[in-house]
Amino acid sequence: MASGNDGGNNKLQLYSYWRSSCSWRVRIALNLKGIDYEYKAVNLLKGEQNSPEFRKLNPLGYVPALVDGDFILSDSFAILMYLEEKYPQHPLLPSDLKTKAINFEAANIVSSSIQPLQNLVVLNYIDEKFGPDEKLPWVKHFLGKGFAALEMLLKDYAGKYATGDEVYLADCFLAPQIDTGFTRFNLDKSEFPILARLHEAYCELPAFQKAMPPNQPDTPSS
Ligand SMILES: N[C@@H](CCC(=O)N[C@@H](CS)C(=O)NCC(=O)O)C(=O)O
Repeated sequence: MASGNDGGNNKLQLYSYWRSSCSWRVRIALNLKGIDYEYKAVNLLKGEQNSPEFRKLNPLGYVPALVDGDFILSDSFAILMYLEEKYPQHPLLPSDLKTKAINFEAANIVSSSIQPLQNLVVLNYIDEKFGPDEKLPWVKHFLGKGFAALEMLLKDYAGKYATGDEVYLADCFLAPQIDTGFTRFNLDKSEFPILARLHEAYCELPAFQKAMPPNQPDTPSS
């Protein structure tokens, strides 16, 4: 396993929350690349993401944040690109131009057009303005729209994984999003057969299993 440092003692630190799908993407990439890291828990339900200390790492008040020595980086996409350049083992990007572009497209559908609409801060706002019963229909509407788009996109590219028979960037974004959609927000798997198949394939992979919410240091015991 790579040490996640430059020979000094700056082991990478990942600020994460067990159930955060954005943190989960980074945990998958770190595991795929075999990078050891220190897990720094940020309890989103207690509002720790809004503490002045954490806002120094990410002024938006979102996890994940990665600390590499005196370098701080937030936003999972930027973090994955940084890891990709710094730790080339297990490449997250294929060399084929079009396959690489599709990886960016699928990852960005998740990170720009699905996850932001289910974010805690958004659901809390809906709860406050429109009541708790409005949260689930809201999430299901936007997840369904995004999942339908992913199904259409991936039908021409998916193999065992999103863009063929190797795991790449798109898979790091899709695995947490699909799992969240099916298990937390109860989307109907039968409507999304490709995503359902990918979900099963991801659950078989140790790097993905280790990154799953039940297996984190801050996972609640009950
Ligand atoms: N684009 C950012 C989004 C980060 C984000 O939305 N993180 C969520 C958890 S998945 C969060 O920290 N939410 C806290 C909140 O809503 O208060 C990324 O990909 O890292």
